[in-house]
Amino acid sequence: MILKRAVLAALAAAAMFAAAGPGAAAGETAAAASPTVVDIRNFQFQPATLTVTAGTTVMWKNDDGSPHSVAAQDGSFRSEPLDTKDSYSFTFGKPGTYVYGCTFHPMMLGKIVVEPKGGAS
Ligand SMILES: [Cu+2]
Repeated sequence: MILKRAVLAALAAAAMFAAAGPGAAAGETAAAASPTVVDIRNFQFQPATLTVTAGTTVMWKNDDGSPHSVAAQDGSFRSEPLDTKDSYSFTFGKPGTYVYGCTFHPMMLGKIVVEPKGGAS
């Protein structure tokens, strides 16, 4: 009887440690998450305007139930049709403002603002 209680107490302590560890780590990961992913959801690019520095790779991820695409108005990048959970990445080497849309839904528009490396001088 006494031995059984001791085992239960040890198990409870182990469970508390296990709960504290991964919880703290997950919090750090969320805070450090880089905003270079554009989520495609509810027929919108989120965020609609994303500012990055030159050399950054932006990844679009289709989290919507319908196919979408990503196509720059100046033709500098263009994805294949993206089905649900598909993604497309493009690395922005040149500073500038890139307006893009979805070829299937002309009302879907987004913008990537690429700033020079090293900041303004
Ligand atoms: Cu679309």
